[in-house]
Amino acid sequence: MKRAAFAALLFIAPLIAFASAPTQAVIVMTKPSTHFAAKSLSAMFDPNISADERDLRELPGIHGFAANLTNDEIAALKASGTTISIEPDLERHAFADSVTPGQQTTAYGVNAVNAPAVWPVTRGKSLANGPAIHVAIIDTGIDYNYSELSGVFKGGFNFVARSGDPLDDNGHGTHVAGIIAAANDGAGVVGVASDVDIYSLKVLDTCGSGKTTDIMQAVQWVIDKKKEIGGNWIINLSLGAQDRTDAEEAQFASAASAGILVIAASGNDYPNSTGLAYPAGYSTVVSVGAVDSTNKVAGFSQRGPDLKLVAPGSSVLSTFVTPLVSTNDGRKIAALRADYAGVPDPTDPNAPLPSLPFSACPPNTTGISSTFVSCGFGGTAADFPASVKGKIALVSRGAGVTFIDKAANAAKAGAIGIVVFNNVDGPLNAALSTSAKTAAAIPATAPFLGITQADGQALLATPNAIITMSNGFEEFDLLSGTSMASPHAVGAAALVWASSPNSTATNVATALEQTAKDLGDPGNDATYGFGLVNAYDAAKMLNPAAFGSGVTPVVGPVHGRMAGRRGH
Ligand SMILES: [Ca+2]
Repeated sequence: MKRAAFAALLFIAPLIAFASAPTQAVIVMTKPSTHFAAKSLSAMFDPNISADERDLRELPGIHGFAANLTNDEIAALKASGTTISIEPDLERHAFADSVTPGQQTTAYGVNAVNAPAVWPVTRGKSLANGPAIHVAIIDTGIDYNYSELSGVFKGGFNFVARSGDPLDDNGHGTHVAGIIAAANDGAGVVGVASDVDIYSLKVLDTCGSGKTTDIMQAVQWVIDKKKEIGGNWIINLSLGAQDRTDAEEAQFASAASAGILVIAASGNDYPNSTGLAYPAGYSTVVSVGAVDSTNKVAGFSQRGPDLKLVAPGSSVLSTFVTPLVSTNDGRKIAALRADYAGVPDPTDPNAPLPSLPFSACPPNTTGISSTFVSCGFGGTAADFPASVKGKIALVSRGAGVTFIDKAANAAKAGAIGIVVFNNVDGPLNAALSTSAKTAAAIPATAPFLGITQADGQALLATPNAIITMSNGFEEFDLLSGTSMASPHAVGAAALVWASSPNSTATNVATALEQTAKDLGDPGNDATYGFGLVNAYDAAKMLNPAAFGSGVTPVVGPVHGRMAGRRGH
């Protein structure tokens, strides 16, 4: 939950259903003798629930129907004497991808955009020594140390820290990068276009938020870099918000004028938001919505008449990186950051913590290294020995002390960081819950990472260990969002452009649109745009000679087992 709740600018799908009406998906079987037709009972249903939300489908084979019904409606149906059964519409998961040691997984999305059919011709290196394909990922950065990405990483810039180091301290940008270009190295996953050059432009902070001006500067960086080194440039934007500005629109128009292909996620706020998010909504940007492994639109995927394409964005397997606590004796301990959150609902303490109504991100947890001092539960000044000044406080969860109080107490005691270990099994997925009304009103907190109880107790047993709080625990993760759809389209565009390197950005975008697999209503529609990206058909359209023989489109099956969105 933590990551989703704070993904204000990241298009990872929230796990919470957004429908406010309390309906549940049910399957209703009716008595054959009643010759039931679903619509005939519609008078029993609440007219305030839209047809979309109702999602009523007749099931003539069982004399029944499926629909989203309220408890009152279910009670009314039962009382009507016309039904045999009313049962929940059980969730059936697609068999999602997973990683097997010693093998390389081609995730469903890579197959769905028909990338493997292009690979015999190119994986992103331009044919006939044409202009090189460069992909700029404007995001939270990239973990360029990750073996799946280190080979394609060519540089970039960090607009958050104003430095030349765009290392990912969130994980989102690394996931996006893996979808585009994870290495074809026989292990882990493989990207849609594993031979393209990747540039990382970090504009989103560790919490996944950033400023429009930084995004605009990143776009300008790409324009300038193209002037400097040439080549065919594609920008991926798995970010955005619901508001537009003239200035940002003009910046993207200047990128288009410079011949750069800009592709952006359509946004995850359907149905709360109508139309596309921005920058996807600008006319010079190719917008991409999300479908699942059955090519059905993802429920969160923003849509509108200007949507151009869809690509896989549900339960997408790719590279991910999380915080890390390492020790000078060689331990690498997976850790979790804590974001700020609102206070719990007093009537429902188990409900997810609400997001803050303003933007605030706790102190960065990377690059902090020292010996540690055990500080009990971190609840009082007495818990913090004077020796913790300038060092990392190691603190147990519990004793009724909130995480933010522990972190604030550590800061007051002069600690440079706080590592909190769980008091039950499992990872510590903490939030720093505050009632502050502005970012400035939040008390100072020491940089905070959470670890498991076992890892905390092991640290306590080695009191002289030097520990380092950083980011770089490498793993593979399933994420959902239009954030994951856009990079599938970008990878496909890279394959198409590499196959036909003298084409223009407009040629590539047009080929992707004209060859997309039509989904939903026939022709271009507001839910699927032109349809599902098809790298092979688009590449063949621009350079049929390159695909003259022996290569046929393949759309592979989906293998593996549902692994859940996050392991914590
Ligand atoms: Ca790989």
